[in-house]
Amino acid sequence: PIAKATSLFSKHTKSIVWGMQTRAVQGMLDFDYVCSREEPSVAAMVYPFTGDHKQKFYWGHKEILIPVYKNMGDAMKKHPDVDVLINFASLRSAFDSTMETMQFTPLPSSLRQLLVLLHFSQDGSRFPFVGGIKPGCFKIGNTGGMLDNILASKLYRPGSVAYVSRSGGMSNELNNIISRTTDGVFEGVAIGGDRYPGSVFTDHVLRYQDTPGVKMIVVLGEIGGTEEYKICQAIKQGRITKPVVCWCIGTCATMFSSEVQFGHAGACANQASETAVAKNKALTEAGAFVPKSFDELGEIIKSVYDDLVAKGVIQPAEEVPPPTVPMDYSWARELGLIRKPASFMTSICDERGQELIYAGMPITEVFKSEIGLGGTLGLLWFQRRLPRYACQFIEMCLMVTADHGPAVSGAHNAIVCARAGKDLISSLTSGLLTIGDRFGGALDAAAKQFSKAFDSGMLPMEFVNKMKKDGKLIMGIGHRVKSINNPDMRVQILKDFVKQHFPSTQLLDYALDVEKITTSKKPNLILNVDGFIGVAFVDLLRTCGGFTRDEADEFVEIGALNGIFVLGRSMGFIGHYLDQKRLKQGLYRHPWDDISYVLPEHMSM
Ligand code: Q5B
Repeated sequence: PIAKATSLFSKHTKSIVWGMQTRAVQGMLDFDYVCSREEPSVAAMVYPFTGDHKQKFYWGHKEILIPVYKNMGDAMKKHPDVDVLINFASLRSAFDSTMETMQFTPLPSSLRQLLVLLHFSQDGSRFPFVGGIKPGCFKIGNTGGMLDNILASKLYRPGSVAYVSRSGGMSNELNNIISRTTDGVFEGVAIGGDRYPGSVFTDHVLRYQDTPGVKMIVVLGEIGGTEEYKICQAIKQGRITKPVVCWCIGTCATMFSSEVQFGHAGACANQASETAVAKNKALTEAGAFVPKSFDELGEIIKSVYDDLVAKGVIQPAEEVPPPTVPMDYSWARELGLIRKPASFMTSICDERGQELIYAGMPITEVFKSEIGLGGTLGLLWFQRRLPRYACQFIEMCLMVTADHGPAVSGAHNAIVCARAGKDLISSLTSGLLTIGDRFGGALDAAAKQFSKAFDSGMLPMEFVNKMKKDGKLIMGIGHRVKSINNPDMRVQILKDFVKQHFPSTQLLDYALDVEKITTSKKPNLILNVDGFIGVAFVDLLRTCGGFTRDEADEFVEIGALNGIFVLGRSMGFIGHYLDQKRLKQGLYRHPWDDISYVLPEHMSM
């Protein structure tokens, strides 16, 4: 029975952690290290959802590997020295995983002992946390909090005071109070706030009574249940002789006219004897040290402790500083102790908070203000909330460039790729890779050439002649199939819109004058769809009011505009890929009669 096992943990306790709780395991290893344990207290982890593997952890400054097993049986076979299971299983699987573990020896044979120590849950509302810590020896999972808390409460070495509390959170407060008022905690257990916890106060108080290192006992009881009366009885019977400081929380319940259910499932008085006030009174009468309020708990612990020191029952040990554990980078950064230049900078999107943010605009607002795809693109590409006509123009550009049939370079590539059995992304990218000066990628170059000529005051004719003289093609001019005799309706649609909505179309007008000259030479030398979008976008950036001139020029300089064609035509390439798959088209092989073989004549030496 548990009462006979006075010590649950030692410096040699080894555990298996059930669940992929890497932070808790690292916390345990850091605790072990500051306690100067020779070996980690976690021997292995069990996680049924991955195969057997190893997880990396820190042991002081070094890195170590801890094995993770899929099955408890394998873990038990490989680690026969383990005597504790720390079970992080959810409510759903806690029972099964605990019972599975119970089949193996030498884990504690008493189910109660096992449950006392080891129940944790990720669903705190339905399955209260339970924890425990034995300074210098072992800590269960996250008990005691982070390392700075462990150090502040001197939990790396044993003191003379053992406590038992219901609440895991309040046990942290006890660690704090006891470390400030005495030579520290010898052992602390939180049994949990259930109506039927795995162990009860007296299980631990009696253990503490029988443990030589414990010189005084602190109990933090609470409203609900009658377990505290068993302590009264044990004191009165002389079973407990060590000083017991005790306080039952929940005395404020008397201020309410009806019964109050506090946070713990068991924290409700069903009869007068279960109230905190009644239990505190009984404890006082039994001879326990009971403060007047929780605020005085520290003072009373101190006075009992000082008395034990004065009587020579406690001889405080000399303080030996614990080994230092390097602080985790993320924690040090959170505390503002270190800084490091970021490797990455970003200014368009922040997904870290509760709400996704596009260039300063929460995603809910993006939808509420109905800025559409054009507005979203405006935020992500240009970091501006663009006027409605600009958003519409962007969407029109995406629509007119979405596809231009299977014969164009990019669609052809995507189709050939799809028919070679490749996947969507490969086929899409194979199409995208054809986009360049000649096909679909002339927007930026057109924007640059036309604006440079226009800004320098060159007349359209001078520009055309200069390009001819330099032996350069005018980007955005010319089309394989479209001409003044076969006008490109896409360009016409955009032109009508731009003329109606843009505040100024200076560069477009200039480009149209250039077109008059080039088409007079050859009817297909029209201002093509690339050229049109390129120059109209310059007008938009320069005159919509959202950008300075430098900013407008920068977007052209860094090549934002080809993105419009890339994005738009991706729709078409994906369409062609899906089409080929749907039509079950086999491998494409180009017909020989469509290839002119022009190999050099065989030359004899
Ligand atoms: N000449 C587009 O060439 C094309 C001239 C020029 C001065 C020019 C050609 C070109 C600039 C790049 C450009 C985007 C290769 C096009 C697009 C998307 C698409 C595609 C689709 C879709 C067509 C004949 C004579 C020669 C040349 C002269 C030609 N272009 N002079 N500036 N720009 N343009 N690309 O028909 O004296 O006889 O030697 O490179 O804007 O890609 O639907 O197909 O949605 O998918 O093969 O619309 O114009 O003409 O090279 O035989 O030239 O005109 O110097 O003069 P072509 P070429 P000469 S839109």
